[in-house]
Amino acid sequence: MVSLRFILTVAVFASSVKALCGPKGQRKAWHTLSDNEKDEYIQAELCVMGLAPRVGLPGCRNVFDELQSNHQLQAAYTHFVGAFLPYHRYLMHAHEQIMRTECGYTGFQPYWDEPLDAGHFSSSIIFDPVHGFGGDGRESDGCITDGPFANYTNALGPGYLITDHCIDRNISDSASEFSDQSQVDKCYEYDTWEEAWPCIEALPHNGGHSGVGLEMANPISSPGDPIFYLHHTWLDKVWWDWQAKDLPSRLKAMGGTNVQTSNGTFAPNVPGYNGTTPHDGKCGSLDSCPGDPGNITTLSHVLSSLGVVPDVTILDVMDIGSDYLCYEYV
Ligand SMILES: [Cu+2]
Repeated sequence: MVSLRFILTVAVFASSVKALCGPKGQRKAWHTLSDNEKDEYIQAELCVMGLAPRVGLPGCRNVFDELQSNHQLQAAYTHFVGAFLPYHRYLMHAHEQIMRTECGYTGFQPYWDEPLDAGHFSSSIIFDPVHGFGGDGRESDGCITDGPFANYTNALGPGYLITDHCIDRNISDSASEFSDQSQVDKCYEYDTWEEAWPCIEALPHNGGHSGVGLEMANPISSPGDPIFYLHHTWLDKVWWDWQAKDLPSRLKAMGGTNVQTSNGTFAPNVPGYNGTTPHDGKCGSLDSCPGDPGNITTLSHVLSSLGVVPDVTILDVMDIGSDYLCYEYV
């Protein structure tokens, strides 16, 4: 006779296979990947660009567009707010999981170790035309002309627009100085979340976006350049490295406001947002977001990708080694 204990053991094992974090995903720096690993990542991104859309978000022709769209539609309450880094951690994970489960990618989301290239982005190996993302935009219109994404037609952007256009760049070595380790170190000097997160958003975050330029420099539509995912995964590592300086207390360090406010009035300061531009409305009232009725961002705040992957809470993404995320930076 099969004992009850055996049945319970099997049941617990089955649920642990599904839910518990086993060996952690290894997120590596792009420059440490072999050419084969780089090629596999790029092939997986091209695959995401070919996956049929599943949610019906405006203008989207594939899943890459849908990830860009949910950043576009939620830009006004995922930047310059407490949820900035949690939302982008969730978005990076969604991108990584789609690559792995739907495109057969066997690696994990790599990051761009930007301090290595700060001040000289234009000579970074990340812009390699064969084993990289292609180079700078051309003089006439900024369109990239080489690399695996040169022929990709973006469906969304710039900003809130829905227009067909190329992926464009205007690399600036001077703007890329914000990605220097000295800038990151300034942020590590802050002990509170309310000081550290705005520093990360203002300095290293700015370095990658404005150092690459054009689409990447657009605060609404920047996920239209695939390099976005390597930039924000590096920022995620910056956040994690800050958290890891004081564990476990920084697994609970959250705060800031839910929406961008000015004198208590909903006043998005994302360029291009004028109160009537497309917006999914989730956090559109004065100061509340789903799961978070006050104007202070808490761990119960709901993060949404508008149906591309299931919603989670900020608590679910505070620890990169949690059952939900289950990765580490190496
Ligand atoms: Cu963003």
